[in-house]
Amino acid sequence: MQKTVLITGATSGIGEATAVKFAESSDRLIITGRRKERLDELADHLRKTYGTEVLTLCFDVRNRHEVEEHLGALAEEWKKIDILINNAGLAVGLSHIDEGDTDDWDRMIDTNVKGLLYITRIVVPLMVARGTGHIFNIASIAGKEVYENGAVYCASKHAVDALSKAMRIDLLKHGIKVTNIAPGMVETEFSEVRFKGDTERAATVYAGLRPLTGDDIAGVIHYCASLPDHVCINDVLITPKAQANATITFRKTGQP
Ligand code: NDP
Ligand code: 8X3
Repeated sequence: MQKTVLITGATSGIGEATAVKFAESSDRLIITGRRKERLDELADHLRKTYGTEVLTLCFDVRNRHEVEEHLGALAEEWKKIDILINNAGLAVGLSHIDEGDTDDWDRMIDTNVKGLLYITRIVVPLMVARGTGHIFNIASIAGKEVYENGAVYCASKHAVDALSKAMRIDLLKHGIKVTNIAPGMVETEFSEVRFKGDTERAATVYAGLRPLTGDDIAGVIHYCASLPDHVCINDVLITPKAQANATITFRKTGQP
């Protein structure tokens, strides 16, 4: 059955790959992000390649008024959202807690936690009214473990992990499923953003091993979404074969 899927942060990486995956199965898509050109390009591609019905919404998830303006004013035919994928997020900087940049901290907490909450607050009542829905929160292995220099990003993803568990309790009686997705290393624009455009440094993150791709994560999300209605995958921790946990990897160079 055709579903309506809302994906935040669909202009690159996991979100973009997930949009393609659902388009392949003929679903309707609402895709969001701040980069309008990228959104429009993706929408064109999906329409031309798969005949997808797509709505693009360009806004910053950190801005509550923008979120309300765009999602609070959905046309009737777009209000029946079956699947919400809370994906928009980022890490900015890597530093010890005594040296961190507080602007970086604001960006991570405002995007990963508050942005996810603003979206959820508008979309979930629409699901509650229909007594059905499936929410995917893209958390991280950083929501299961902590690592040196990653305190605030890890804290923000631990918050997402907690929200997934709490949403599942609150929404149980409304027939809404909540799946927490916790990836390890996925090669996207993530590290470029974390290192503020330093592509050389970003490349070192994945050197000597084969990381996951956005498509790998999209496949897992699509699988979880395609299970029978009574089956809910609660939580998925996914790493590349070469990654044992948040800090231990096996690289061809033999270095951790
Ligand atoms: P990308 O940088 O490739 O994609 C991030 C997406 O989030 C972009 O589409 C970006 O769109 C959007 N986004 C960021 N900030 C905002 C904002 N303020 N408002 C609206 N959209 C925003 O990274 P990934 O695909 O890797 O990241 C997706 C999610 O996966 C994130 O939540 C990340 O924390 C998580 N994750 C990533 C892992 C990895 O190793 N890559 C591992 C575990 C989790 P735009 O810039 O156009 O607004
Ligand atoms: C992204 C993965 O290990 O850099 O969430 O935190 S990690």
